[in-house]
Amino acid sequence: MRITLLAGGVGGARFTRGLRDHLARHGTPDGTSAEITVVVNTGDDIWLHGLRVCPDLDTVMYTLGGGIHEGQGWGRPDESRRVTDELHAYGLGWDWFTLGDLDLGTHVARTAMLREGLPLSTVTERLAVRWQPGVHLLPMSDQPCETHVEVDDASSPSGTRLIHFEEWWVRHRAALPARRFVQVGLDDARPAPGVLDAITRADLVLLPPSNPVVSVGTILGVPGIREAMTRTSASVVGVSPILGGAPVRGMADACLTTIGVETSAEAVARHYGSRREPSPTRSETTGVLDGWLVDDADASAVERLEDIGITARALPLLMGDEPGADGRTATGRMVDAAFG
Ligand code: GDP
Ligand code: FO1
Ligand code: CA
Repeated sequence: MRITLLAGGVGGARFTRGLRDHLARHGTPDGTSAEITVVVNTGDDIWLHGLRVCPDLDTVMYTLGGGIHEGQGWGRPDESRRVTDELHAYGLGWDWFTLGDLDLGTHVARTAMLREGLPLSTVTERLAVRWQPGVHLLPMSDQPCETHVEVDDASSPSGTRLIHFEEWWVRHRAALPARRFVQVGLDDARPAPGVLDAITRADLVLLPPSNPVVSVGTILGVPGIREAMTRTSASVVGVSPILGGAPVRGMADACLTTIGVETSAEAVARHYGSRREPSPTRSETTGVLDGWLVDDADASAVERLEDIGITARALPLLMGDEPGADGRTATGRMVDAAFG
């Protein structure tokens, strides 16, 4: 059974790990082995000290490979900062963005392979040989497309300036009003090899609880990917990252506000749109959802979503690794609900 996910970093990684482990323990509904492909956002990618850093790819790879700092959600455990401290001694680097020594090893390895001329998808496959994530890891695209954020700047003639997404998110904790997100290079990007097939030939496509704007939204913006989502014969089911009107972690609310979407499970589902019913504001069907899982706290949205052609279901959506009395984890129950 082929299952494909479109994922960002922490939420996408934890959900995919829960899915992989649940299927290993309880099997797939049709009894075949699970072939899981994760298409990962690369909009957060950034060049630092001449090295290519891919935060979401690394978060997924480390999480599935048993090398993630669990408390932090990103980076490696037992890190040191000797290289960063040396760079600071030369007046280089930023004090708001930490690159640990072990993590730097990944960026050096990645950059070395990129400089040999290998595409990011091949480089990612090679890095994953070490981590054995048990899933196929695909960057959304081999072409660089970095998310930048337009913020106010009184000293600039235009009154605004663009900063890299990581600067907005990590340095400013998304507190600077974001006028818009600009995905530099997205229009010229192509889906990485295997991405469109993974979507169109899947039995189930999942949108894990990832940031709907700067993770899933960026992936859907790669020319060809949204179209593949609308025409796949697989059902497409999403898990809300918004519970009771707020993100579980991170500042997805700030991203939603920027694109004019309310921070609620229902509004995010409406934003993704139904695959069955065309949006009243668009001529063609561009919606990507058949199903949407909301938290019990948002159960009142279920009926309204059904009215617009999205099969919704309410259940506890907080991910945890501990199995309950039925031997299933919370994520495992979400997976069962997504199978329908
Ligand atoms: P990032 O790249 O690290 O920002 O990670 P993602 O793009 O995958 O987005 C993380 C999203 O996952 C955030 O909006 C959180 O609200 C959401 N999230 C984190 N933990 C949970 C959880 O336990 N349950 C649900 N439903 N969402 C979660
Ligand atoms: N997040 C932080 O909040 N602070 C950091 O210093 C930081 C460093 C970092 C280094 C490598 C990496 O792969 C991820 C890192 N992150 C850091 C997490 C991350 O970049 C963001 O949380 C996401 O990109 C936002 O989705
Ligand atoms: Ca991210």
